[in-house]
Amino acid sequence: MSTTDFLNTDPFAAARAAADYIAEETAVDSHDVALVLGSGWGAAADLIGETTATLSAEEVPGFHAPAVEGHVGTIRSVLTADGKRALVLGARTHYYEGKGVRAVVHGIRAAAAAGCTTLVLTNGCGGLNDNWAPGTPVLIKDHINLTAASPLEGATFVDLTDLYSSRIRGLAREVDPTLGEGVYAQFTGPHYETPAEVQYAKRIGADLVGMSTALEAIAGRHAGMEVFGISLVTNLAAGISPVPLSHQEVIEAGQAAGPRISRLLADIIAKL
Ligand code: 8IG
Repeated sequence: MSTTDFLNTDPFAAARAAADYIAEETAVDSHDVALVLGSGWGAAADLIGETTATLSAEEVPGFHAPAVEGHVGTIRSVLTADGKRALVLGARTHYYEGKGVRAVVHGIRAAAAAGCTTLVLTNGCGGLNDNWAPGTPVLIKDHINLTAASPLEGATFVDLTDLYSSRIRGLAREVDPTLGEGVYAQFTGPHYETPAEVQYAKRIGADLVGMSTALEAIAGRHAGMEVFGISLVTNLAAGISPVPLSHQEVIEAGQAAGPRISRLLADIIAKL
């Protein structure tokens, strides 16, 4: 049976198998913090500490190679200055890849099975607030899941009040008091929104629009992890800015903001 079949038979057993593989190959019995790197955040792991092992995503049970240019397909074990073990997932599976929600949250469940008690989710997204220029990092305070999907199956009634830890958001603001916060709406993608959809998102309370994070956060909470989310506004959402969106713009905004957000993320992780 292939690992993909295994994922579709028993996602939690697949996560356990991935965690066992990670522990074996990284020679780290238990990790503390999981970090998912989204668009623009690829370099952020380098400042967090010393990389002690690098695995390629496709070798780990149940993982897939990333589908997007600008995303890094590795899983790294990083040792921080104060001795924490971070598991850095550079390879997110997006819902729009059509591999199913189990595949989307497999890395989250694997990280939890590998011992992680904190989950740090990063992404690149569109901003609805024109005070947030491309390159602005924003704390996620809550989300709106517009995918019409859930990573949970059956009668699994998980409370999502304070899903995005107010404790860790407070630590982040100690690092950078200028950080704003907003509500992230997860659309399915892979197309960007129409201007009308962006206005709809705004009216229902969203500040940020993207194609990830919400489903992962739910799986993280379900697995018992403390969840922190931070977005990099890489573009103004459709219709907010007069210019059309381009994936190239997204990559360039990420590259320009890279050093600042890398430092920010490393400083937040040091405070956990
Ligand atoms: I980077 O404007 C990035 N990801 N849905 N909308 C959505 N996802 C995004 C956007 C955006 N920018």
